[in-house]
Amino acid sequence: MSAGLAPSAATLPSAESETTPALKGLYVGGSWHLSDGGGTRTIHCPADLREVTTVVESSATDAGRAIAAARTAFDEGSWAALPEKRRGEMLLHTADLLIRDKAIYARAEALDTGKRLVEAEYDIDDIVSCFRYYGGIAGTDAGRVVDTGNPDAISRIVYAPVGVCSLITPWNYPLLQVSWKVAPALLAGNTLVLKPSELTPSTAILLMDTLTEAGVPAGVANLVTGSGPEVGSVLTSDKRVDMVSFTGGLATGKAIMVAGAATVKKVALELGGKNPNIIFADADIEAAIDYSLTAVFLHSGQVCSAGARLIVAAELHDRVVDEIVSRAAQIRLGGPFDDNAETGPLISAAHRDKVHAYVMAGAAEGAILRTGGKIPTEAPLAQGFYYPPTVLDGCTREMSVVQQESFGPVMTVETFTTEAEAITIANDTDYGLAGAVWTSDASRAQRVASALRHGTVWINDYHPYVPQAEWGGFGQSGNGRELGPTGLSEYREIKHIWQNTAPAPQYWFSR
Ligand code: TXE
Repeated sequence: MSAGLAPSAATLPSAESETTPALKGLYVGGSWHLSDGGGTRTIHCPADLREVTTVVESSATDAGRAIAAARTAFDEGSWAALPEKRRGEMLLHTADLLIRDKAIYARAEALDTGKRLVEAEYDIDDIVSCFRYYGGIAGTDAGRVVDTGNPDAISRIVYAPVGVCSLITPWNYPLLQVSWKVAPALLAGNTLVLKPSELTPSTAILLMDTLTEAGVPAGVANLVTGSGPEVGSVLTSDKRVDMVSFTGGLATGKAIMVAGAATVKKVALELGGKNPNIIFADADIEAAIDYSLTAVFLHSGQVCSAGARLIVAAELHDRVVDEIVSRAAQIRLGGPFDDNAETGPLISAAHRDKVHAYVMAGAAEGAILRTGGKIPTEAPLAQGFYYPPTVLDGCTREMSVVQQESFGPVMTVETFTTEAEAITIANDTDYGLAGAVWTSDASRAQRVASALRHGTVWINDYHPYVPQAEWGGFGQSGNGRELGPTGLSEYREIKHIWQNTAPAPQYWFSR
């Protein structure tokens, strides 16, 4: 890329420009830098609070410099001018490198999040699939030719990259969320500044070196670590940024929309959900019970599509809920490298306290605590941020614990008697990300799936997704879609080019 992107003491005063600092986190213009403010942050594993690493804590000034590098790389033009196929090859190369380095990535992800190593390994496989999907569709859609009905006019719809993209991601699936944004953003020819969660930056740091090794030029992909209020707010308000793609909490998403409004940025948001899991009386009960546990307790509920609202036919209530309660109570908690563990800790003490407060609020509102609901006080779980699988029975739609996302291992139970009532309950949410319906009646399955106001609906299943299929939510779960062809469209401007091949005077106005 342009020589102007090479960092220098003039453009990056406190940078160690020619060498890679051992301390990473700020990747600007193709090299690692220390923060302008000299900040650092130590990352701890939430399973046992062991020290994982220390990274650069970027400042608002650093964020501005990363935006400048992305802006220069975009405006210089050669990245967007590459054939899309060439950018796709770099994504495919990235996928190969991720496979090569899978053990390193998985371990880093497991330590930052506290999740089981095996789950981190599954995540890396999914990340590879995402890069392969977008690498694979490169060059398959060049727009379209419009039939104008005029043989002297050529009318084409073509795509252009949006420009400089700020990509802001959360801590639950750190690199997976990154891949859903970085792969399509790069394929479309954008440049970017990535800001991972300040709690889980390690794999995003690794990714910068991987992208560089895969051939992504300096300045195209930049990284800033650091907090939302300090760094994120610059990334969402700076005039030089054209688009913000954010995954995270509802309140932050609303603030980002406001921040982007002043310069009319394109804003794509995935803000979580409060997702219904409906079991009809004619369902395969054993399968429904089993999947209901995974739906809500996978990764200790820190999943935006977690099936946190069990909505079960009244006649099945006792059988289904008794078994769920009994099995939930036996789920084994433990750290990333504990072979007996079935799920891990929550991400932080603050998050665990928030989850517990939701549970207490539910109980105060009349929900019946059937299992869980107590922060572990004995070693070894007391050393981490663990919270037990929790079931709140006898819930109603009005309760805060039913309406608000706890993002923890908390299932609420509601009952219904008719299909219409099940649909009404499931749609009674400000969110609309995902949901499931369990039934052996194929026409009911389709009817209910069509009626649900949620972005993904599973029938007799929970949680699977593929990168070919769009992901995103109705209502306050956000706007825009990730994955699939639409996930690429989000990073494209659509342009109409009209050419008159035989220009001649029109004499619309008299001579
Ligand atoms: O998320 P935040 P938090 C939900 C879940 C959770 C709640 C809060 O309900 O309990 O959000 O979690 C960056 N400008 N989800 O507080 O703050 C921040 O640094 C720009 C759902 O951890 O939204 C991080 O990189 N950026 C979810 C990212 O936003 C800002 C996944 C997410 O953090 C910012 C995680 C600002 N002003 C939580 N403030 C999902 N949809 O999957 C923070 N950030």
